[in-house]
Amino acid sequence: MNKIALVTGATSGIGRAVAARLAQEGYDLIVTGRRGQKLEETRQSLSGRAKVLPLVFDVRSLQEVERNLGNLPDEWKNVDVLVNNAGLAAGLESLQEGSIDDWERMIDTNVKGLLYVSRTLLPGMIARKKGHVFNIGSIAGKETYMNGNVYCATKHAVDSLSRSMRMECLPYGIKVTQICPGAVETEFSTVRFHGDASRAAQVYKGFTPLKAEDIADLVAYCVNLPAHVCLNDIVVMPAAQAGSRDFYKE
Ligand code: NDP
Ligand code: 8X3
Repeated sequence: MNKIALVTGATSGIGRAVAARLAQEGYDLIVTGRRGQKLEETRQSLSGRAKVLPLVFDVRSLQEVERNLGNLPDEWKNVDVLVNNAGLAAGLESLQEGSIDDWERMIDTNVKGLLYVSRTLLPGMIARKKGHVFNIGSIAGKETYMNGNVYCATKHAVDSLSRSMRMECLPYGIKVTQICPGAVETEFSTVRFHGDASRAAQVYKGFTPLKAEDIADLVAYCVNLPAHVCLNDIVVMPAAQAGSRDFYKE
C-alpha cells in the first residue's frame, strides 16, 4: 500500500508542485484548496501516477477543517506526511495604512489554518507513532522587512509553532521540518497585490527566482532521509538573494 501525503493549498504554486513530486515518490495524495476547478486540474495532472482525494475547503474555518479532515475515509486515514502549505500575503503597507481585512486573512490562514489542520491530523500520527509534518514558513519568518509587518508576524508564528510542534512530537517519532523560502515565483505576489499581475511580475524581474519545484525537491529529499535523520529547519533562497530584501538584480 502506498504512503499517504496531505498537501494544503495544492491548487497552485508550491503546494501543487509538492503534490506532483510526492506522487513521483510513490505517495497517494490528499490535496486541498478553496478553488474546486483548480483542484480538479491538480487531480487530473496526478491521475495515473497516484490515487488522489481532492477536498475543497477553507483552512480558516475550523468547522470545514474538521468536517473534511476529521473523519477521513478508512483508506485515507493514515496520513504519513502533512504539508502545511496553504498561505498568503495580502498587501504591503505600513501598519498605520494597512487593511484590517488583509490582516485577518493572513492571520486566519497562515496561523489559525495551520493550527486547525495540525490539531485535526496530529492525534492520528501520534497514535500511530509515525509521521512527518512540513510547515512552509518563509524568510519573512526569520527577518522582518519594511511594510511586511503582519505577514512577517504570521510567518514568525509559523517558525515558533514549528519549534513547539517538533518538541511535542519528539516522543512519538514524528518529524517536523520547516521550510523557509525566499522569493519563489508563484501566484504569491499576484495575491499579495490583490490581482495586480504587472506589479507582481516586477518582484521577479532582474534575477532568477526559485521555482515551486525547487521547494518540492526539498520535501522529496527530506521524506527520503533515513528514519533517524531530520532536517529541522531549511532556509532556501535564490542564489541572487541574501536576505528578505537583499537581492542582486541585473
Ligand atoms: P500561491 O498563491 O501560488 O499558492 C497558495 C496556495 O494556498 C493556493 O493553493 C491557495 O489555494 C491556498 N490557500 C490560500 N488561502 C487558503 C485558504 N484560506 N484555505 C485553503 N487554501 C488556501 O502561493 P505559494 O505557492 O507561493 O504559497 C504557498 C506557501 O508558501 C504560503 O504559505 C506562502 O506564504 C509560502 N511562501 C511563499 C513564498 C513565495 O515567494 N512564493 C516564499 C516563502 C513562503 P486556493 O486559493 O485555491 O484556496
Ligand atoms: C514570501 C517571501 O520575502 O515576500 O514569504 O516575504 S517575502
